[in-house]
Amino acid sequence: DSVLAKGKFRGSMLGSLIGDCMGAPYEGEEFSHGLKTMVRKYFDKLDGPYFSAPFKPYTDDTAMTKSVAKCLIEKPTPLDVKYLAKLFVQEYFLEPRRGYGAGVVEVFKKLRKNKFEDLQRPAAEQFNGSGSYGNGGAMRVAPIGLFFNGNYEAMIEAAERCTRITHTNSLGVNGALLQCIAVHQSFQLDPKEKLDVTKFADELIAKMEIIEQDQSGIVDPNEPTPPYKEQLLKVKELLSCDDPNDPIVEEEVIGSLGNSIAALNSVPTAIYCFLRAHSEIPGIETDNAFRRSIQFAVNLAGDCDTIASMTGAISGAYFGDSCIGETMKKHCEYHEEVTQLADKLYEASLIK
Ligand code: 8NA
Ligand code: MG
Ligand code: MG
Repeated sequence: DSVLAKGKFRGSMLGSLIGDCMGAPYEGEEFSHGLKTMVRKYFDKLDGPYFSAPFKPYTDDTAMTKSVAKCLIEKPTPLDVKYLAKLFVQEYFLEPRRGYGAGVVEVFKKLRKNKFEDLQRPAAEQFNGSGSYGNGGAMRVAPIGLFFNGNYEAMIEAAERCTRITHTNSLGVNGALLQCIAVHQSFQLDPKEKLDVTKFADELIAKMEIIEQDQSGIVDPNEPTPPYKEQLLKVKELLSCDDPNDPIVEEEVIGSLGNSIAALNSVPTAIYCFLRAHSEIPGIETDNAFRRSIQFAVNLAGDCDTIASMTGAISGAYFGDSCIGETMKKHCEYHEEVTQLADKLYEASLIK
């Protein structure tokens, strides 16, 4: 049991790194069949024997995930958000060119200027007071979903506080909560048993219903479906109407769920990539469902480093690190450090 759990911590942390590193070269591009072919050739090669090449650098997704893991290891309960904010800012000023969102940099500068005395204001002031709805909260949340196994309420609270350092828009916050819950659900499942993808989605819907209701107050039957529930219903719809003779392809996923920097149009997409990869996908020739999930996410282009990173975090939490190809892993910058971080996070989770 502890071997399985430890492997899942590694799988999720490495999955998050691999998705980031594999997707980063295509971030901001538009989907094309040429891009898909290029991705396929590279992933096919990575499935073979080790070959040396310059590593793929990680980006903001991993930089921030690292800080979240470090904070959980050192100052876990209740999550020391002031310390975490300092780690984010330190990391940013040490290596500013890791592809951070244009808005979030403003928050880092303001936090440094106010000497971390006011943690709320800088994020709340973003975008004329509406707060960021970017996926920056979701892309770094996986360590929280792993760490708080067995304490759902504490997990949700920590995920929300971690997100609010930079993202206060309810779409940014709830996207992070959804990603955290998806990692948590994956972690709890046995990879040897066949995954019921519909049930996985239904459980997410039930949990998001409570979260989205809390904010809107009393439910009125005439109210529109809340945004994340609506996206998750589309995930289910896409999964259920996938016909082997006329399969759902990248364009349909992009058109329906999205591939942008908005949490609403990337977190449900990552969940779909994980669930869809449990069966074969045309154009991706592998028996390895972990690889399939990452490759499909990278194919989507757009904010594909972040989508693949979130997909990898969910997939890895389900399958564990034994499913990760050695060559693919070794081509990612910082993979050894991430493995060590995952082990420390696992140890810390036992004594929290
Ligand atoms: P963020 O908080 O700066 O948000 C990212 C972007 O989303 C902002 O720069 C805005 O353009 C837009 N945005 C967010 N909230 C609002 C709002 N309320 N009103 C109007 N526009 C808004 O950064 P983040 O930490 O959420 O990062 C999200 C993504 O952007 C990540 O993928 C990260 O890597 C980054 N990024 C994306 C690309 C890309 O081309 N896809 C390139 C570089 C960086
Ligand atoms: Mg990135
Ligand atoms: Mg990105």
